[in-house]
Amino acid sequence: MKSRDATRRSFLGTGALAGAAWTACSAPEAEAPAEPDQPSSLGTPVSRYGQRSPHEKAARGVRESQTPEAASSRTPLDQTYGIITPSALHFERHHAGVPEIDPATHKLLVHGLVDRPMAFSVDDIKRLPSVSRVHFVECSGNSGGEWSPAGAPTVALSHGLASCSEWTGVPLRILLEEAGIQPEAKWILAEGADACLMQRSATLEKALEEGIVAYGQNGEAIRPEQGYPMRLILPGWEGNTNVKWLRRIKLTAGPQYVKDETSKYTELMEDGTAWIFTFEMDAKSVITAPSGGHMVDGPGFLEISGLAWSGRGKIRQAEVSTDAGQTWTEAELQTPVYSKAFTRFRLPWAWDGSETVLLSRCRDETGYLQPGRAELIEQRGRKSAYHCNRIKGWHIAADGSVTSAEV
Ligand SMILES: Nc1nc2c(c(=O)[nH]1)N[C@H]1C(S)=C(S)[C@@H](COP(=O)(O)O)O[C@H]1N2
Ligand SMILES: [Mo]
Repeated sequence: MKSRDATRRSFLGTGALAGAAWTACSAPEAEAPAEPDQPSSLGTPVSRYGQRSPHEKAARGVRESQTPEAASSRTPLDQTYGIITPSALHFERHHAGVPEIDPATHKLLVHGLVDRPMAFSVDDIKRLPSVSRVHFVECSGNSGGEWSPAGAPTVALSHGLASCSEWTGVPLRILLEEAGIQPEAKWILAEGADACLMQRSATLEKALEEGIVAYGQNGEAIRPEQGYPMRLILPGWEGNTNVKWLRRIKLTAGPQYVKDETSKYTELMEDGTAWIFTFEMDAKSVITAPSGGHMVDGPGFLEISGLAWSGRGKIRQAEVSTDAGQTWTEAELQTPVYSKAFTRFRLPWAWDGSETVLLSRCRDETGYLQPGRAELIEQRGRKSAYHCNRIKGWHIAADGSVTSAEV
């Protein structure tokens, strides 16, 4: 590289990365850098609602041929930093498009096995005690392409049906207790206000312990694509149960076996039986930088960074292999580590310029270790498209190009 970048060079001699990290070949002799110029004109004035820099192009992955009934878009995980997905880049999955809902007339009905059926307006809900929690939402079909040995070519395609936000809302427990839970109630049915009337059954236990009726996302009102004016958050449970545009919660004695949980989101086993209500998302991790489609710009220091998450609690450990799985090194976890949330891991690395495969795997606080593809198939067969959490590898060629590593 013939850069006059003296920043790199100074790392060599004095910085924390000296020796191990920057290689001599990436730091040629350089003249002292020039001082920055004085800006010659005033900038633009203040604005009422911010926009990102016109130089920034990160965008959700969208197939142009999609209809509203079958639409999904993917988060470009390799173009986000830290653990929060910007709301504008949160993945989308809609079974009937994004409905336009007027918050002034929208109501959430709580009924069924309750003492007093109640209809809450958005304003009613906003008066109640609130919580803010950082949680991922992940479609159980995320990483479906990873059942194959080849896997998807980019991290948006392999893992981009998952995003992480700070959700603000009222604990569902408060609404249910206001209505008065009858002793026979053991499950809930949640329903959305979109044209497909998305419905899912969930246990009352989960609803009471962790359910949130969220109206806030990353500090502002939840986006229409995420369920404006309110959605159900069942932390760590498959995306589909996080019903958007929430308009009804019915307390029931048992699960309802509605279309959205029988025709989809059940898993066929090798023996022909089906698993249903496989709610929890298993621990999963993926390296986002470098990842498929990237070009590593020559040997030398390179931070490896990625995301790990588990529907069963906190991530306890993330490990990275830079030699196709022969050896593993513990990566540093960004703190605080939140439960059922994206956890950023980072590992400093010096690429020597030779072909290799990068892998990551994680362990959650239950002790569960993310499996390889063969192990996952042993546990769950090959007939289901859902809940694929196998280890993902990225191949780096000698020219620096990064592609999905076949397993
Ligand atoms: N009402 C309603 N809720 C819904 C859906 C829907 O189509 N309608 N899609 C579900 C599915 S399959 C997923 S994966 C998540 C996606 O949430 P997001 O679009 O906010 O990422 O919402 C779920 N909630
Ligand atoms: Mo989904």
